[in-house]
Amino acid sequence: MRKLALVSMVLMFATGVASGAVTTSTQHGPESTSLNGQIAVGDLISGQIGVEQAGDTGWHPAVSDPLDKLPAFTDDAGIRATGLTGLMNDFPGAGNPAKLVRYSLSGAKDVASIQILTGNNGKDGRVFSTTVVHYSTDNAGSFNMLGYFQSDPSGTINSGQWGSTLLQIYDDASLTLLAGVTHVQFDLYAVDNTGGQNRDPFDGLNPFTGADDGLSAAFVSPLVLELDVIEVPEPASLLLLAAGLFVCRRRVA
Ligand SMILES: [Ca+2]
Ligand SMILES: [Ca+2]
Ligand SMILES: [Ca+2]
Repeated sequence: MRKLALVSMVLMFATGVASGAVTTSTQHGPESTSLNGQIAVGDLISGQIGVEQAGDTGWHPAVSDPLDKLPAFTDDAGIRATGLTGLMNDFPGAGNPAKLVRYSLSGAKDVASIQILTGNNGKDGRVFSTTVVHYSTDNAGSFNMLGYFQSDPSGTINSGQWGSTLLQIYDDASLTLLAGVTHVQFDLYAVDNTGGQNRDPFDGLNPFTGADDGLSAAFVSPLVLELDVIEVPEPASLLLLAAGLFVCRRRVA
């Protein structure tokens, strides 16, 4: 029965019957490179140079190599030898994103998941991420907010145990997170106050969560190593996957 349940679940995803809630999961790795194997290669924004939006505060002054800037967000690779990859500017001001970057999906695409990889060799608060994701289904005519996503709860301290963080955003009951998406925008915020402690970017009430985390606004920004927008697999691939699972389950049965 279990294998049948598994196959029917995959088929249900394929036909889009289920509808659930936007969900996230966070993984940490001990080194800045530990989660490189999970970077999506050839995803919907691979190789694209994002378009910075009004309010963008540029880059940390330490970043000089152009390949550590916008190209690094979508190069399907992790931290570069410079150790300064994707390092956004500090002090964006309470409540303001450090960077706002928009990508076109070249048509209307069904998105399965979004991934945000952050990390650094210094293994401090810059490993965390806080992002508001917006999307458009009408060729950037209007944008909707998918959500506000903190990689970790406010108050979480990285005292050197983590070098990287992968935040995955998906729907817990469907393979389709968002249907018919033409553009995705990431508003990327500061995460820390130099103490290695994850904080929200607000003084007082956080308008996205409706809560006050009791901590002054973060002003230290993360190194954003990769942004992935992953397409829903074609139904044919899902049927193959279902068939593969069925065979696997038969073998172990
Ligand atoms: Ca990628
Ligand atoms: Ca706060
Ligand atoms: Ca990258």
